[in-house]
Amino acid sequence: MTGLFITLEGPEGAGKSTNREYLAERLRAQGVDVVLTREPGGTPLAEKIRELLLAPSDEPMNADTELLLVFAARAQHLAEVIRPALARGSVVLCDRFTDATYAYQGGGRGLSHDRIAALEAFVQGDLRPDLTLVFDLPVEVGLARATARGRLDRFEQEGRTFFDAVRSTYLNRAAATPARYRLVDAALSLSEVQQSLDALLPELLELHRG
Ligand code: Z5A
Repeated sequence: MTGLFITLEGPEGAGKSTNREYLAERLRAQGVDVVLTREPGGTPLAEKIRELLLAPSDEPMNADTELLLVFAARAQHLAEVIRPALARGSVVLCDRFTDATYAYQGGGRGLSHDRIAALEAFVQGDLRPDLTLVFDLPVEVGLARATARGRLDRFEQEGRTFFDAVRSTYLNRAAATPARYRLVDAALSLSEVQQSLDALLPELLELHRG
């Protein structure tokens, strides 16, 4: 068995948190050791950085500060959780990773691709996800789901233009490197989304077996 790094991506309300549990259960049922984690966060220190990133604040956060905080959390997460789990041969299922940085700080905030790529190389070296599931849905559907849940975090308070840019960045990245991405139609009912995850399982198990 080889370590396998799978990331779940997509705009707000796409169902990543709901479905990462489902996917983890399905993989564990096949005897796979799964490490379920998320970004920003995944370690106590990185979760503190997450709180800084998500809490609405009277002091606007500078976009470069936001970018550096995201990568600071990632460096800790990689060192403490992701790299050790991959070295043990586990499947790491991570709710968001660097594609989210390209989508939110790049697409949403307008920071340059090159600046993000430089930090990606510095923090990750050659490490990239083996497979990325993009849960895609119309912006208004995702925002309606997030709003129905209650209090909005700092990102969820952004406007429509921001979320349109986030979604199109994900779709452009998936189209540019189709081998690494699988699109999941997240606007379908939960049971239909889970059927499409079931359909991906054989491929995931095959990749894990090397
Ligand atoms: N961020 C960043 O800017 N840069 C980075 O590099 C990284 C992150 C890594 C926190 O992420 C924020 O960090 C994020 C980007 C930024 N922006 N925000 N906000 P997060 O992943 O914790 O936050 P999130 O994307 O907002 O999560 P979310 O809104 O919880 O979305 P989700 O996990 O995809 O959805 P969910 O919680 O599973 O489902 C949402 C609701 O919809 C819930 O009530 C479900 O029961 C319901 N749901 C789910 N699926 C369905 C279907 N199929 N039908 C109907 N209802 C459904």
